[in-house]
Amino acid sequence: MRGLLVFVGALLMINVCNALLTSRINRMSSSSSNYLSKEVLWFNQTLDHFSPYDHRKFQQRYYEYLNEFRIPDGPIFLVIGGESACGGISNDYIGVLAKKFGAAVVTLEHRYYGKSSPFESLTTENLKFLSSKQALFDLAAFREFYQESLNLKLKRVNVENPWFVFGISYAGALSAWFRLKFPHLTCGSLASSGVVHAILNFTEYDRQIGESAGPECKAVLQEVTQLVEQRLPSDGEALKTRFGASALKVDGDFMYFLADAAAVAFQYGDPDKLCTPMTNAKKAGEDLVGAYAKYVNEYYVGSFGANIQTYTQEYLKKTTLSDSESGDRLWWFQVCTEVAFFQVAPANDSIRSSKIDIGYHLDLCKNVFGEGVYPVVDATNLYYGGTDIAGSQIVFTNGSQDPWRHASKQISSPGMPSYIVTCQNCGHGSDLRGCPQSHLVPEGNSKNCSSPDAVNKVRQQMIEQIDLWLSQCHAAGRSSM
Ligand SMILES: *[C@@H]1O[C@H](CO)[C@@H](O)[C@H](O)[C@H]1NC(C)=O
Ligand SMILES: *[C@@H]1O[C@H](CO)[C@@H](O)[C@H](O)[C@H]1NC(C)=O
Ligand SMILES: *[C@@H]1O[C@H](CO)[C@@H](O)[C@H](O)[C@H]1NC(C)=O
Ligand SMILES: *[C@@H]1O[C@H](CO)[C@@H](O)[C@H](O)[C@H]1NC(C)=O
Ligand SMILES: CC(=O)N[C@H]1CO[C@H](CO)[C@@H](O)[C@@H]1O
Repeated sequence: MRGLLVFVGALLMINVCNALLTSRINRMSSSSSNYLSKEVLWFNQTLDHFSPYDHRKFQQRYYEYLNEFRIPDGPIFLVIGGESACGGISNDYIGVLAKKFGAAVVTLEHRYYGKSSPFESLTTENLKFLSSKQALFDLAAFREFYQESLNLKLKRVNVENPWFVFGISYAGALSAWFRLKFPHLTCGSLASSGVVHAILNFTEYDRQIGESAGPECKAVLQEVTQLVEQRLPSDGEALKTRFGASALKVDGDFMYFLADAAAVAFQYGDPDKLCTPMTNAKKAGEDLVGAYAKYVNEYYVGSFGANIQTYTQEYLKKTTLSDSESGDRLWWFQVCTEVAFFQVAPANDSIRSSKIDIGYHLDLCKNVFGEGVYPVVDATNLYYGGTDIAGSQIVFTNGSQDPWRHASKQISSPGMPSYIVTCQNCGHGSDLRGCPQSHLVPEGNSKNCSSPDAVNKVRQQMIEQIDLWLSQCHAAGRSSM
């Protein structure tokens, strides 16, 4: 996602339920050890939770994993689906936590994404029920339904298991907001890299990339941007062809693509893939644009799986429903209406081109969705509280190198501890995903993090909080009504 996912994109990992704010990824996750369950189940969901007159329903996809469940009173972990299709329950660190706590794990696909679209055609008019507010209500309704169906299966009535919600990135924000808005429905929440603060002018994103890169790599990346900007007017076609990006006719889209390509290296815990070849090329006096094109082609497009087409507005305008291709349009709609997170160039010391500004983003919103579509970030922050969220029993975690952490809650407050996972390749969701964060590492193994101890220490703190809050919930009689 050009953004939150670096991109506004949304489909970072198709079939992994969570784009991690970076759509634009084609890759399908294949190995079955990457999933705890892929068996599809369906729930009849209410289309509009806020209308007393509209009683339409749609089918929402979900998954359950009961192998570790301590029958009958183990906890239920609700892993929230984010801005992409959800092909199953990812086998990240949640799998380890399920075993530790004897928990059942359930995952609900986010409305509109994947197979959970209420409409065949994704026109702007049909997207009007796509919002975080509706999504939270979906989770609440689903939570009630699932508890009841579990009770039915176990032949009992009026029993409540202790629930705990989890999410990464946008789904991390939903996880915190779910506890905020429905505190009676969950004992607590983990918001991993949870972007709870909507920001129109998200300059800190680029600034963090500079910080994560370090002075030497940052200077090289800035030089690449300058060289590209100089050559674009006279030599644009040839330049774009070198990056395999001749489809990007609009220069702003091309510059955005180049900026995202660098950002993902830090966001997803693979900084050396970018900085090592770039600083080497600089030392050897080689052509930096050529070195960057090689990185973009081999890493960003090749192994990371970015889809260049997703940077064109024609692509984002497509209203035909497609499991794997609609995610970018859907996430951009959420960006253009609720949360923005426009990853614009800061006024000084920017890595990305200064052409990537607020105007660029607002034009995109207007061109893709029509006149009047505008992100109401102040209203979003008023509704949820932003970093002043008045929640309780929420753990916030962030990765030290992740540019998204500036949209999260980085300072602890009573009932809401915030932990930072600090290491050279700790990025978006590294507490649950290990390192790097982009291709799924089974069980979120932290072995390849530059400091596994740093990750393990935060995990230990997380476990202590979950344990405490689940037992308090239990003691309060919730699970034995
Ligand atoms: C969901 O709705 C459909 C169509 O109305 C119905 O056939 C089906 O039985 C419902 N499923 C559940 C689980 O209620
Ligand atoms: C965006 O933020 C930057 C840095 O905080 C500031 O210099 C700039 O004026 C802001 N732009 C707008 C349009 O608010
Ligand atoms: C850029 O601007 C920020 C905020 O105004 C300032 O703190 C910083 O020193 C400036 N950096 C450079 C390199 O000029
Ligand atoms: C760690 O990196 C090595 C070398 O790249 C790789 O073979 C191994 O599978 C990785 N381990 C994990 C847990 O990701
Ligand atoms: C919990 C924690 O360590 N938070 C830190 C995250 O990063 C910001 C900015 O660097 C610090 O101010 C916080 O203390």
